[in-house]
Amino acid sequence: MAKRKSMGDNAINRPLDRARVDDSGRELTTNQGVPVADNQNSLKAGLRGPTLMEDFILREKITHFDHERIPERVVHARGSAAHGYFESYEDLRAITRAAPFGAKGKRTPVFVRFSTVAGERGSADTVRDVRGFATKFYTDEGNWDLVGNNIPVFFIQDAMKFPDLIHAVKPEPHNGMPQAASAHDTFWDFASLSPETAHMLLWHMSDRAIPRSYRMMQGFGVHTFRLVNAKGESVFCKFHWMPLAGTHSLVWDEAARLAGADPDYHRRDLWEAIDSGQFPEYELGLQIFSEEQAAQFPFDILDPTKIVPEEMVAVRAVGKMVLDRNPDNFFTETEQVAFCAAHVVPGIDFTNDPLLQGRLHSYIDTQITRLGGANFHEIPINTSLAQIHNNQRDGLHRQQINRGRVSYEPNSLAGGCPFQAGARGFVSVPEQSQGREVRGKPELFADHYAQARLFWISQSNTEQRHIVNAFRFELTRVQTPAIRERVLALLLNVDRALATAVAEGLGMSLPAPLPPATDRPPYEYPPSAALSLFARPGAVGIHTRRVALLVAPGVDGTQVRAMYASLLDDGAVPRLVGDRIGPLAAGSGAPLDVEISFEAGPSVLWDGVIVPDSATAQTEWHGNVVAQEFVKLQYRHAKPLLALGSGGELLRAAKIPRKLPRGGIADPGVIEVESADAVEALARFKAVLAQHRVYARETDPPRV
Ligand code: HDD
Repeated sequence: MAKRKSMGDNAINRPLDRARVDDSGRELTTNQGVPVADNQNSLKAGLRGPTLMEDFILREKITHFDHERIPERVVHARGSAAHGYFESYEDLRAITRAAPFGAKGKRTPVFVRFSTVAGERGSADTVRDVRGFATKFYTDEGNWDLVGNNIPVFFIQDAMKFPDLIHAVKPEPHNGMPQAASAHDTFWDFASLSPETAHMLLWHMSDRAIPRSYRMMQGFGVHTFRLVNAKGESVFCKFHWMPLAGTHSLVWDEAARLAGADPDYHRRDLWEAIDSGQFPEYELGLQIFSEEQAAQFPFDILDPTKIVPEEMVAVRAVGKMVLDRNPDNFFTETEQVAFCAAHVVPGIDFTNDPLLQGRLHSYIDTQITRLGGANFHEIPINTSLAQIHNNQRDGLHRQQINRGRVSYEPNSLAGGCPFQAGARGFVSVPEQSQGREVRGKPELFADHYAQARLFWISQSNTEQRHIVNAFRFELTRVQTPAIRERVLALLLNVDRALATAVAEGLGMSLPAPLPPATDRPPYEYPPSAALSLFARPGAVGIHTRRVALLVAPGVDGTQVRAMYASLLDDGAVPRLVGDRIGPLAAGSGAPLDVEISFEAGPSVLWDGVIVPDSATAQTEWHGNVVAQEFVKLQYRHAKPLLALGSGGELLRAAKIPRKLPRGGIADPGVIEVESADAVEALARFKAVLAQHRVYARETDPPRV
């Protein structure tokens, strides 16, 4: 792949330069800057004598090493991040005074961290889980953190339940299992006893929870926020990130295998895409609505288990985010970045969503433990581009050297500085708020099933099948029959066909439905096309798609080179895969260089496969079960296969079906042609690759 390396000229890179270290041409020193003469041997009393206490160089080195680790995030521990910028499409000052939207074309630097939720720091990327999508905007008026997920709703309605939710999904406390998985008793016990989870459970069991790439998933702010203009007028807003590469997912069998083949699958994908100049891009969409509109909705906008269907309020694209620079150092940037749902800037405000209100406390609180004190905002990746002036002082690891004798306000000795910004500063929306102190929820929060059903009926057949299979898998792992039964009872309130299909998969009969939490009949939403993953195919063709060309001695080298070059031209990532890496005698042209072995680059790492023509295909492929396994998995995971000339022998050896299971139609993703038709066939292959998968091929169990 062509290397177009960008340094991403973002404003945040300049302040970070102060912290960047370049060791080239430099002597090794201690942390005190003392040059180190010998970094191999400790100081001893005689060559065979004891090591001396005096060896400050040894002690400093070991001490620092001993303290290298910090606590991992209590949730979202596993993550990957990138720098970039947000560019506003328009001047939105009529709606919000938030700095990033102040002018058409205005750019604001960002740092984005994607994550899984449940797994520990070293867990695999492709597990079934919600993905975090946290964006730090370094605006002219301070940092704004949009700390979202790739799913627009949440499991629970009140922050009070968050520790319970997380305790239930994390590895069980007695044996520390399972890692990074919701498929265990405690999660489903909690979920089925908290029917407010119903909507999110449907999303969580859908392919949204196994994205193909961080570049190919949506992001959502989840809660209803407020946008406020300079006159103090406010509207409600839901934030959406929409990937230009479209929304695409893995299939479950593939995701599970990937966890072994490459636990860093999403991290690597993000890194390599940026490193090769294929910058991930997302549009920012706003759903804007008034208090009057909100009052008419059949749900409460303060309830984070509800979406605002796009049919009710359209999503308006207002800008684009481009991620164009990888971090220099994983720890100092990706690990030390501290997001906080309470970090907003003038022009953005909160609502009384009780989940959001709890979050406003939690994030700063957690950073104090994780990053060792109250000065974590001074860590370079967390510092705002806007200057900081206040009377907060001291604390562990303080960096700022505040001058003068004044650290209080009001003061006269420093001329009253720093002074209050007044209307220029952050002003909360003066929302009327009066009520009796009470622990409880509004009535509409009790409609737990209407939107779960909306999601279900908006899915394609393929997506519904995958959801049923996900429930079957997760509940098969659950050991306590009563919990499985309670989940079925919950699903019955969502959709009878769904509950029946899941029950069948578990060999269970249907229980009585869970009693609903309200007497009000659930609202009946019409299906929403926007809720299907297939609604967003994306517009980037086969950019970054990984294609394996399987090669063995005698392969048609000229053909291989032509295919390889054509894929590269379209921005794909072709690689030569064979039994062993290194030079390979081709049937025509110069020897080829096999780049990856079957062992190191197994089938799940590729979005499509090409088997070129080869003089030795007959003997080579019929005897090679590893290559057969490779194409079988490509087939099973609904990926395109292209065989040229005698390359078709491999498809025959692997017994790859040519027709779709239903309707006797030819599978558009299994392409076998004579070499003379290679150019036309490659074009067809690329078209299928751009559409991601041939799901119509799927059967349960798979045919191959
Ligand atoms: Fe949270 C991290 C997103 C509810 C408490 N959360 C965290 C991160 C993301 C989210 C993306 C990782 C940020 C990073 O990359 O560093 N969290 C969400 C969303 C929620 C949500 C979209 C619901 C709409 N979270 C939530 C609640 C609470 C927390 C209700 C607590 C009351 N979340 C935390 C935390 C974390 C965190 C404990 C762990 C590490 C961190 O904050 O920095 O404070």
